[in-house]
Amino acid sequence: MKIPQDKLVLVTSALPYVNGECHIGHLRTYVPADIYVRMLRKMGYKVIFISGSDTHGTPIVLSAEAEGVTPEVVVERYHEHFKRIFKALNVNFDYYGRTDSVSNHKRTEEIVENLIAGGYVYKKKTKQAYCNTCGRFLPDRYVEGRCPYCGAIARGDECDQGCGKHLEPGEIEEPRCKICGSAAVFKEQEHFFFKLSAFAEFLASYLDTLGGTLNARNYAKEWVKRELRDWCITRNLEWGVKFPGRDDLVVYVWVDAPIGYISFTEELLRERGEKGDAWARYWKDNEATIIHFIGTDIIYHHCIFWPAMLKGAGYSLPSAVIASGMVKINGKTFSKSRGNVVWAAEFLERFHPDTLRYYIVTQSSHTKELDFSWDSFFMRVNNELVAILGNLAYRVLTFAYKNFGAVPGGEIEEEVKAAIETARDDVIRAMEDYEFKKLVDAAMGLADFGNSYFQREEPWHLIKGGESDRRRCATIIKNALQIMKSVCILLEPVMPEKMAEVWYQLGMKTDIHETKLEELMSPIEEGQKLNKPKMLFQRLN
Ligand code: B3M
Ligand code: ZN
Repeated sequence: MKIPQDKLVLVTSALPYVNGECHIGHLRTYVPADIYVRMLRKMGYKVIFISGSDTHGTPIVLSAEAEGVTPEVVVERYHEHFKRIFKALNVNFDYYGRTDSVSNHKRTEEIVENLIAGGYVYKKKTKQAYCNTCGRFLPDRYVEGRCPYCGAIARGDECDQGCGKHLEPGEIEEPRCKICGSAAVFKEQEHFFFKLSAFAEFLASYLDTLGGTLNARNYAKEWVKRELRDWCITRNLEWGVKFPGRDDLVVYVWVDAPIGYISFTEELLRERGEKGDAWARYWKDNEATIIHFIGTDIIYHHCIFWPAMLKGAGYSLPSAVIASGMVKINGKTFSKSRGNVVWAAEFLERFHPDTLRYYIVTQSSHTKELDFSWDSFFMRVNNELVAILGNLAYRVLTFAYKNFGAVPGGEIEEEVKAAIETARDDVIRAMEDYEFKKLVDAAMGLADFGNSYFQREEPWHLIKGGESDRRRCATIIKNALQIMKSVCILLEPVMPEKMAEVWYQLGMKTDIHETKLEELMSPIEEGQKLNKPKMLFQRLN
């Protein structure tokens, strides 16, 4: 998707449940989103980038109950944890909120009231899982059983280990209470429903125009073609946003969680001192391109529930949904309970954050499954970051520093200009296709070109020659430094810290993070003092 240059851009990253530590599975969505935002800014777009903690729902309440603490305690701990990890990884949200904020409560109430006023919400008696032993209703993750669609073991509201479908209360078969393990029964109770079925036609045409990755759009379209069932939007829980007028019910977490995208926009703009209704430019007046980064397991929620809710409540619609494939570890499904997991904090204790950012986008294309293994991580670092990128930077900069000390004079050669332009065009195309691996390939291709150029021209012979040889040597070094500068700009979104190091070694005075793609073609300044080169990456054994 090409984003209109004059529009504001809002990029969001799915909100993690803050009921446990951040693992590499989470990062599959946040890192590419951050890369995307950094590159959009380099392309000249005005972007805001938001996310936040999903603090409600049974994932939180269950964890709190297991620990014997209140949900607030769990939320507080992991909210801070996630913020720390994002900072360490240089995932730079403009705003990282939490869904239990006052403004999110208010915005959720307002939207639900709008839906009620629009006639999209009704009351109905429905079957809910109930545990006779515990004497309580069992919403969502409080109940486990079999998926009625594929037969896999499933949670109350999703078939998380099988077909991935969203399950409505009452749908799960052979329900068991997650707390005491006894068989649950179904009891009738009155709940509130959102008339999702009324949006079938709207969704069918909306999805035709939705940008983003095809996996998201196609999956959602399949659902709309079949029957869209109304959606139970209340739960018997204490923790959450109260359903308007009902003290005994909260809204389903999938109502207030995406509304967080709106409230965080409000909170950010308020923090920036903008007018009270500035957020409406993004969410009411269609002035912005709204782009959601999510994982494939929550396509249904973002491409069906969410646009229907927005439409029904009179809000602007997202322009694109970009869904990353799931992460496996050594070919096996990710599982905390089986210990098949890679924790972000442990990773970051051992390795540089940029190597992880690089790995996440290069190991597989964004929509495909990513199979993590230490072998493949080591291989990418050694064969690509050390052998291609680090090698180019170190060779070129050491030679230049030793023999010239500053950027020498000379013209940028046509073949070098052409190589830079090709890399730039490929990067922009990759952005439009959400192909972050291709984006890196294009930049690394330029580094490859740089290595062969340097090798072919043999400046180490020329430097020992006569006047004209030495002039030729200067031109080659100037060109090699220009390539280095360009690689740096193109890879900054992927490896912000490492590229800032190269930028410094090149003697650049500007801020690499603020540098636009336009800078690619302007020649590196003659006479600019170089700084002492340092190896960029260490080989991993
Ligand atoms: N909290 C996390 C998940 O299901 C969920 C995302 C909310 S995004 C609005 O992966
Ligand atoms: Zn299933």
